Amino acid sequence: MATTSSPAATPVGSDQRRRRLPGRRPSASTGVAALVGVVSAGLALGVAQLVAALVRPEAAPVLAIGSAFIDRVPPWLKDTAVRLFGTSDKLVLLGSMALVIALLAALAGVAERWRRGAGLALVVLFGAVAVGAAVTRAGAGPFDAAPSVLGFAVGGVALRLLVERLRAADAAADRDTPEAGSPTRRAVLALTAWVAVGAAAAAAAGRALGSAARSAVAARSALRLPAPATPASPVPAGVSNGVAGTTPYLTPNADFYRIDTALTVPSIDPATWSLRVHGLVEEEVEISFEELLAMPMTEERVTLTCVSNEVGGGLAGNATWLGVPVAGVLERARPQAGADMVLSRSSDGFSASTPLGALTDPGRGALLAVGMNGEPLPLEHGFPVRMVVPGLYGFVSATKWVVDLEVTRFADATAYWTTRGWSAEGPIKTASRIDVPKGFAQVARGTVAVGGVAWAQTRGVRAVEVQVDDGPWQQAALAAEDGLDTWRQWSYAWDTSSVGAGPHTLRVRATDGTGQVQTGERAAPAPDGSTGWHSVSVTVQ
Ligand SMILES: Nc1nc2c(c(=O)[nH]1)N[C@H]1C(S)=C(S)[C@@H](COP(=O)(O)O)O[C@H]1N2
Ligand SMILES: [Mo]
Repeated sequence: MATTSSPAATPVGSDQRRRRLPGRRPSASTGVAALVGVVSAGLALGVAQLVAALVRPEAAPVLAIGSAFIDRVPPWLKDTAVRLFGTSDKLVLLGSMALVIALLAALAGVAERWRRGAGLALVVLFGAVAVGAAVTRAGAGPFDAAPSVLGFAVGGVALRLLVERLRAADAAADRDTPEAGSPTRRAVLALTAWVAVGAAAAAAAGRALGSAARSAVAARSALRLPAPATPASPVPAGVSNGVAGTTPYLTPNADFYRIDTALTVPSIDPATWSLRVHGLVEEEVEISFEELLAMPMTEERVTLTCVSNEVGGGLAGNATWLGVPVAGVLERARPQAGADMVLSRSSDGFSASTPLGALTDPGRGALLAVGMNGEPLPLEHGFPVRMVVPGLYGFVSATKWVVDLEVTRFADATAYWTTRGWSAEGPIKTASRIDVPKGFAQVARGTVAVGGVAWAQTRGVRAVEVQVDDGPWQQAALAAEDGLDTWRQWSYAWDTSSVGAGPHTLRVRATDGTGQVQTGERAAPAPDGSTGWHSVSVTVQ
């Protein structure tokens, strides 16, 4: 840390000025007090991290406050953040938090220097906020308070001691003949530097001990997935449209879009995982991971889509999922008459409301998935178990890190996003996208290959049409259809000789398997998915 070098430059010159102005608080002392505040906060967070590694990683104060913030911000702010920063939104949040924490910590240091106890009062206040955030997290117990309590206690003691020394140093400097043995500011700075080293050491030790993440990673790499009792049919030849630059038919796990409210990816050791099925059921059921793996597995390809996807956006991906049909698990619990919804909950407090019928219909193919494209689920996609329900947006169906299924009624329970203004149900709307050419591309005269994807999960894509400027809609060529629950690629050979050089607009629309043409009416993603035709502007040279 560079913390010792800059403020330490002050003592010699300012000492003389200080003698001429007795009684006035030297500003250099304020700077040191601010630094002491920041370093004490660092110590508090470092100690808290260390304790959290032993108690529960999610109980670390910064994570707890950040997550509490994510769960409580008004939806418009969250939507704006996602729009502005995309999947970096969490990084931006953590960066902003670091800045705010540093400012508040500096304030606490200055306050303590100004009046004994004033800074400590702030420490107690911030500590209380951290404790509140930690103990109200999903799955939290009283021990979740420990990291914040211990961290802030140690940080508060450090703040008090360092500021007292600073006060003594200032008093000594104010006297013309300092008593022997009274501390100098330089000594206070040196001590502060040592506290900073201690803070870094505590944080590093906490990281090293943060074994939950490592045991989940280790368990994942040790996991051998069972072979499916019902394998997916092979991918038909010709699912690709042959247009270079089109999104690949199957999305590699590393490129699969990721949307969730988790500030850190939950790390679940499958040995401790279980799924509880309860609520309006004849029999409560609890299934361990081992039991789940022993059940007959189904493999199927499903295109997942996020309700937040804008027209033409990339929040959709196609994967081969391996899992246990939800229908079989619910059958064991025997839902009661009158139930019409299953609220699935994750270990981190997210929940989704899925129509019971979509889960009990064995033909629908809803899965408790453990595998994604031939591998165990990646941690960030829900390891060890998530739901996948064809035809429903992720926010009402695709619960990652799922641990609980409550059979209930739409009238009696409300899911995470529904309480934030999104709809309770979310069937995926027919959509189509132009991948090639990209917007604002310069294309050479002649025949231009236009290509993209279209999806209408559970209904299938029957036709795709392309429109150039305000011309007639032209049939695009459809690549082979895999299934009704997957997207379908299309292509269109655009003969530019019929149009002049200069800017032109390409537009696309799909017709689903029921014959319904995708609506051109523009709708924003909230509350139940965007609509409208995707268009790109290109320039013919
Ligand atoms: N636990 C949890 N599961 C979740 C979410 C979440 O925030 N938390 N987001 C949902 C949403 S909105 C979508 S679109 C899908 C995205 O899944 P993916 O990240 O694997 O693409 O996960 C769903 N499952
Ligand atoms: Mo989503």
